[in-house]
Amino acid sequence: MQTHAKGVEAIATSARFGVDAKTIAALPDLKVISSFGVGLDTLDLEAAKQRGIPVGYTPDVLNDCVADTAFALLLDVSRRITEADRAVRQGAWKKGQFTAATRVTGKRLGILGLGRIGNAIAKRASGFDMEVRYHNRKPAQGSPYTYVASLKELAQWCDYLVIASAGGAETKGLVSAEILDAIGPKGYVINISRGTVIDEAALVDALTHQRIAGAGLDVFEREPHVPEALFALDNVVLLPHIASNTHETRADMAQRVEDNLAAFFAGKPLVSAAW
Ligand code: 8YV
Repeated sequence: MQTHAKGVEAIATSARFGVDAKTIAALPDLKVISSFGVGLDTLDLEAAKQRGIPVGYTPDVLNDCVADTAFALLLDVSRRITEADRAVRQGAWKKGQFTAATRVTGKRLGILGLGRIGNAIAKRASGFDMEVRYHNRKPAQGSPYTYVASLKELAQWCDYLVIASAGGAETKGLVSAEILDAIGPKGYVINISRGTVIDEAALVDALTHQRIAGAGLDVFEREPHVPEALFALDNVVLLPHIASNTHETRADMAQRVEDNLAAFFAGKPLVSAAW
């Protein structure tokens, strides 16, 4: 990098790779960063801010696909869809009955992180006649959903805890062993935000010993590493961080990365700025 550092004015990156303080410091001519993704946990915003470097990202355009994935996971793990698919492929249909699944309609949905994506998830829940409550650091202004000040209380109340909060230091390990136990043996966890929000070791333990009913996971603590203990469990659905990965949404995200850069070089404010 040292050889080419001078003259680099812009970085296009992604939420997966981010940009750290060391990289920013190594690029003396850097003027703008444009990231593909809504997550900011891998971007050192403070280091960028200190140099006055604007950081673009791609919120909003992925809300629907990420919310769809949350519901796909919720339906899948409850109705045992991929488990049944595996069984059919293995010839089990001819051999006998399948274990009954869990009804989704009319259940209680707890959302951790009622932001743009959380609201899109809540909207989908109304189609399933679900009651929605949420936990944020503060109540969301004007929200029609009931705010629960304690995450533990929300976990005790809900049938599904869907994690839609931001990642990073502030939410690390928020869904602890205690919260998982509050969800209890009939409750499910769905995570489409960041693996770091859950204590992954505690989650593996809770799933292994059926202290929660199941989980639908698109994200993990150390991607692409997925704890091997989960591979043998039928009460968990595992996805490789694909919530935003549709042709349409990825095209919109790529366009926003370009638009943010174009706006900057035209001397205008970024279309969506992280700070
Ligand atoms: C992408 C994401 O998979 O937007 C995010 O923060 O995690 C996902 O949409 C990621 O940006 C690709 O690097």
